[in-house]
Amino acid sequence: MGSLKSIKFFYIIVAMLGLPSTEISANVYYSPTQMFSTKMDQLEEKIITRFEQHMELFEQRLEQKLAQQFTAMRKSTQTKWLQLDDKFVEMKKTIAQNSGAYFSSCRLVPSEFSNVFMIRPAGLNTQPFLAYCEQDFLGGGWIVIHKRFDGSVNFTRTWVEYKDGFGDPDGEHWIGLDKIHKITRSGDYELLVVLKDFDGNGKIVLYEDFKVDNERAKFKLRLGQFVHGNAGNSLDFSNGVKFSTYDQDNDQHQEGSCAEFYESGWWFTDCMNANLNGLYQQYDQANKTMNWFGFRNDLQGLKEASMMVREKAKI
Ligand SMILES: [Ca+2]
Repeated sequence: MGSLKSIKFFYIIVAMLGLPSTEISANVYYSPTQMFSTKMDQLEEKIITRFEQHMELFEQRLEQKLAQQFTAMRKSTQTKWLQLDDKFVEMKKTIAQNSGAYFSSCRLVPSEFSNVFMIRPAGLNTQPFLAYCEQDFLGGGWIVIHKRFDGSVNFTRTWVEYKDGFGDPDGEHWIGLDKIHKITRSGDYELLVVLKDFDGNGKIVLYEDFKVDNERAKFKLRLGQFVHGNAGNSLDFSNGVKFSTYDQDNDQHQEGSCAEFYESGWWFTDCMNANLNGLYQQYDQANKTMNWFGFRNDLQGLKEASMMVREKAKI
């Protein structure tokens, strides 16, 4: 009876485990306990293998996720640092401009780097204003009164705009005739003109004296001697001449307005040998370009131009 029972139990276990019948008919004896433990071992091995596979996959996914998060974190940290750096530069600039440190000219600015500073030329009724101090040419200390290099600022402007100034001292701009007058009446100033054509050739012109009268005198230009430079003495043609804009013709051209024709504001006679406020383009049939005749004896448009003034050293 006992053996019958155990055979029955054996079949029940076999049915449970789903062993193939061939194993049973094989001529090898397995005790039910052996069979069971073998199956358990296989099952355990399977579970462990599957578990290990799962763990491996999980680890891979975790690593991927962490790498992604790390990259994102690094990026955001980098961005934060860059933003902080920008803020720091801005703060330094603001402090330099608003610490009550006004300078009567760029010559007195205690920085060897070109930057925007608060300038208040000596004299009555002069409010401080922002100006770009150029420190890279001929010993530095220059107040930039005019600058163009990419055509981003429109120079076809009214009398009032030329009087008050336009653009940004940090970029393309015209500082304004009122300010030019106040700067140049506060001392003896020299003028440096820096030019570059579309081929990358650079030339300069230096004048020993530069003054602009007040608005009553229509911002008349008083130019001294041409000192040196390789772009020719083309501004001399405008010496002693009033300023004109398209809405105020003070030129010496009887039949019309040079400023209107050249779409510019300048010290026009009848009409000019140089016009640094002309249209920003290399070629124009009517020579409406930003030009300087002596650069290469034509009125082809230039790529870059700037006019800067410096208080002369007192001897
Ligand atoms: Ca006229």
